[in-house]
Amino acid sequence: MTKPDRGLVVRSQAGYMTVKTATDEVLCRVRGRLRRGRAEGDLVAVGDYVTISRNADGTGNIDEVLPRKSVLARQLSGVNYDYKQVILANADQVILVFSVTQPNPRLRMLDRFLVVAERAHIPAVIVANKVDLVDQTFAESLFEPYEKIGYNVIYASANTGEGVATIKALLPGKITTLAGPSGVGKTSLLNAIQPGLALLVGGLSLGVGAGKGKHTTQVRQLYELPEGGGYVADVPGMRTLALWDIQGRNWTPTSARSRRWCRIASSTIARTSMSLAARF
Ligand SMILES: Nc1nc2c(ncn2[C@@H]2O[C@H](COP(=O)(O)OP(=O)(O)OP(=O)(O)O)[C@@H](O)[C@H]2O)c(=O)[nH]1
Ligand SMILES: [Mg+2]
Repeated sequence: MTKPDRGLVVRSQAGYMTVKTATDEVLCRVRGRLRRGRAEGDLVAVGDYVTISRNADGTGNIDEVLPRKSVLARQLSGVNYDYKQVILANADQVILVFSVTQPNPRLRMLDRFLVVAERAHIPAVIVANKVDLVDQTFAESLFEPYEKIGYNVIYASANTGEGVATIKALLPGKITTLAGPSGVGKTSLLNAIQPGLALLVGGLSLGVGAGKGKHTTQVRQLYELPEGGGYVADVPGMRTLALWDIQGRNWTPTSARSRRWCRIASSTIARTSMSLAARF
């Protein structure tokens, strides 16, 4: 073994982690002593910065996980276990994609995503896609409440290219994860941002609930953007995180914005959802 090295976990599959170092990618196992506390949750996850030691055969071992800046996790509870599944470590931002129409925006799902992000202290950006299909004033009336409480809302169209450069400008040097319901244009936007990217980030093609209840081996992965650096995360648990994570749990808002959000959300968003429901 040679001296320890640092790297970023860019892929996790069936107990193996691919760690990207300054010079290469190393397939790693997790050291036994790091696995000991496993009942409490995943000790190493995609997005973690780690130290590794290298074996003579080119593989490596993860020795240490460096302190996390943020964690997206969900609690899995069963008869005999209570397990914190880390979906993504160190995400710098979450981009929540909804469409202004076709399908109509599911604002309650957006609200849930926002609460999950707030609770994890991860900045959220909202993308209102398919603005080519409606009046600008209509699009703005849908998402204005979110702008009012301080969220960055990007009005976009994968078809016309509106807003695409603005989304792209958010990505360099960051770990970004996308989420949003099926059919809103996540794949189309990724392709508009960078041709071929959507093909790589395959899991995003699954709609909400598509993987519900399945216990298949999940690959979680970060894709490095060739232009400008940064990573887009393909983490299958994102949608179920919003659907299940906050059910039946208490959440005490900590930041000034999230306190404001809770105050305003119950009135403003409820009104918006009601007026939307009346419209369609
Ligand atoms: N008019 C219009 N149509 C769009 C736009 N973006 C995507 N679409 C269309 O919307 C449909 C769904 O787009 P996708 O990119 O597959 O949506 P998705 O979010 O990846 O959906 P899932 O993979 O099911 O989660 C396709 O028919 C796209 O051509 C847009 O900005 N304007
Ligand atoms: Mg898709």
